[in-house]
Amino acid sequence: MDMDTQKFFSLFAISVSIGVSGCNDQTPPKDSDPIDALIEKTLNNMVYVGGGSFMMGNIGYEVPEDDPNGTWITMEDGSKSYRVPFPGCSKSCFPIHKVNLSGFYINKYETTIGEYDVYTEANGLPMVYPERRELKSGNYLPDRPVYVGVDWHGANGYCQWLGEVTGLPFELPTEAQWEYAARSRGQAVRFATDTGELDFGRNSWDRHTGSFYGIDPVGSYPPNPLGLYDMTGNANEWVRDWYDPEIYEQGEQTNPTGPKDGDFWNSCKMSRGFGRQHSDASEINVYRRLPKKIDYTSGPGFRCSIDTDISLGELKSNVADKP
Ligand SMILES: [Ca+2]
Repeated sequence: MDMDTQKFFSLFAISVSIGVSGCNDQTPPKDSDPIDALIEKTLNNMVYVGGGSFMMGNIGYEVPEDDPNGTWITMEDGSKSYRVPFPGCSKSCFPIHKVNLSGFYINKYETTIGEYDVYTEANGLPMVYPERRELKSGNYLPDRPVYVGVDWHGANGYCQWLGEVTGLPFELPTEAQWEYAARSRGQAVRFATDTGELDFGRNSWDRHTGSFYGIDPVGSYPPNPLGLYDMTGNANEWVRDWYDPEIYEQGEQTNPTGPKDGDFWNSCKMSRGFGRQHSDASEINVYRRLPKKIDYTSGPGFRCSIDTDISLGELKSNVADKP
């Protein structure tokens, strides 16, 4: 964190702590407002992702030119590379195409149940699955990612609300932003882990002892090199884009936001990543695209992003100027 960032968050922390009772006050200290606490926590968790160009899609790995499974790929700098795709996504992850992105911020964690509860409480919305809170599995504790019970509208609504209470343009990440961030600015890795490989029990859930459908507290395993947690595993995640399996056919894109509507593909939105039920590494990779009906409530969680290339100093001034 640079000095500018530290100053920003220090000032923000001070601003939300004003109003706590003094030493001589007999009343117990008032808890900080849950919305202010959520804002402070969220801003602290936003990771800046510098803009750039990358080859979106299943870029695979380089092999010798005599490998019969290889294909010549044009890389983002125009050079040629002879490569074999990673297993697990053979259709919608092609063709590989160049994408140019501006910088943005993305939350280092999946949105948790505890955070989502602040949103539903503040907006008079029903708490998600209250009847499951006491289950012994722990899958519905406040530090778990919110996923069951939240459709795309709920995920998008949370990010839009964060935008309203902060004055910052929070949104769901686009599909291209999500993949670029998961691949630590477009690296040709197979998984969004610390090493790019899946090491069950160390940098991901233990498929031998873990619950088949179990879910971990967010941030339980090492982050990817960019500092983002659970971009491989835990919950798969809603992104902003509508689904179109042929969208990659459009070739080079700049800040793509996907199809303009979802009419043709039966109102499906895209989700990315994969959940723990996919415990076979041969079926999964960071390129995988998983469309779901927009009102589907049995799978994807989400995290929010901010489309901006402006400095944290300007972000601070935006927060300070909010009504
Ligand atoms: Ca995830």
